[in-house]
Amino acid sequence: MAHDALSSHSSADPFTPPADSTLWRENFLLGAATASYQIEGAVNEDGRLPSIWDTFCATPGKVLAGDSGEVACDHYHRWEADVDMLAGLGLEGYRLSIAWPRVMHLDGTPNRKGLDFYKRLLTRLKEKGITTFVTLYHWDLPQHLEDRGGWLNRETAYRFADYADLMSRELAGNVDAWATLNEPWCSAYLGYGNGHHAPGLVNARFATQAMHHLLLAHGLAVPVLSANDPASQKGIVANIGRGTPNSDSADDRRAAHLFEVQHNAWILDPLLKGTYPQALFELWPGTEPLILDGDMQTISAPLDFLGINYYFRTNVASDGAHGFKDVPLQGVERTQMGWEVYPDGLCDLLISFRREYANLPPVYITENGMASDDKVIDGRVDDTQRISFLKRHLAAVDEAIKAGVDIRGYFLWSLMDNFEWAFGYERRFGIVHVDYATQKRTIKRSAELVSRFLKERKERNLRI
Ligand code: IFM
Repeated sequence: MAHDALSSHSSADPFTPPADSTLWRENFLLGAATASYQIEGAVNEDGRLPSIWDTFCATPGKVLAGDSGEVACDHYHRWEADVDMLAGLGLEGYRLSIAWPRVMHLDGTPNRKGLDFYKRLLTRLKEKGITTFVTLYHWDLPQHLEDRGGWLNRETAYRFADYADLMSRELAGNVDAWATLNEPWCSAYLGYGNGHHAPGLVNARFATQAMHHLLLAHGLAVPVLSANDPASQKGIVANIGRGTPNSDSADDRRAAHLFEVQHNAWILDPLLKGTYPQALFELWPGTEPLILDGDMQTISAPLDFLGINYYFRTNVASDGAHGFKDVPLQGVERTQMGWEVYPDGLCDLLISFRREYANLPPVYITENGMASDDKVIDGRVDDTQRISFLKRHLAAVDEAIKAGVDIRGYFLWSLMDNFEWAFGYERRFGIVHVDYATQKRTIKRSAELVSRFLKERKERNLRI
């Protein structure tokens, strides 16, 4: 089914799912997500160490307008009000990340002040009855580890397991689900392959080796999390990309296949099959990472859940050599990021993963959302495109569930506007608007409608 603007706008309500949608089920978790460096600020407080993103932001030309996470949404100081806002909206889940440089000193001993921040935050979330998904690594690697090679150094994977050990011993009981990594594709490829993200290195061989160490870090952490916090769920979050061929030619179809190998199978095959896809090394010849005995078993240990982040599709053609090139489609709907709005991609990929991976664990959509140039006018933000975007993507999730994919929840990206990495503060992904000069939060229309749906769902399910 096409989840395009026309077909999904037959109903007058701009957001509420139709009565037969599986999203009315009370056990389908609906929440919002954020990440430490994007919202916390307070980068020099309570002994927090520098991260690779502090360094990257301080490097001229790396981040739009020279922005940084130094203040961000000042969530480190405003967390109580932010939790009240989240709970007030009736959101049932909150996905946050921990800043590794905040919770461990240089010598690996715990930084109590940083740990206390997360303890207070998670305790309050629990008191409010909010399900907590905690990501251990959402890209803010301590700079001192990068100085020793970062994810190119196998040692970083062992340091990550130590960090996972500390966090799960300290926070056990207050975390419903642990995700080891957020989007290893971005850490490996954007960080070490094309240099768009910290630490800004540009080398395909680095990207594959960094990916291997990231996945190894994940694999080493999972049993540690299980031992320290057996009641919680353990998983990982992958961003996935839909690649469609520009024409029906065999070359373009192969290009689209390679695009999806590079975006999806590069991560999902090692996790779920215990091997890297060989086609990756046809795309990037000679980039096979150094793999030690036992690594692939460590990486492919069973998961309780797989987090999926989805945003857009890419139309691709053969580049005439081994690979693919983007061929942007004209006349399609796009967001402030320039990303094409393509809900079918989410449904198609979820169904294809179910087919491809016999052991696909239960899935949470851990991020989905869009950026728009939202303005507060007379105290209101009418983010019409986002409302329609969310409705159509939730319809795609419903369709995948009906096709048999075990999807347990959906987190909007993001709870509030925040630091959008190399794009700084210009791109606004929140369902809550943030005025960075005053730190005033304004609930956008999208948040009001999500909230209204959640309240209606709760009442309806109570009546049943
Ligand atoms: O803001 C990011 C987030 O940190 C990771 N996933 C994609 C989002 C939008 O680009």
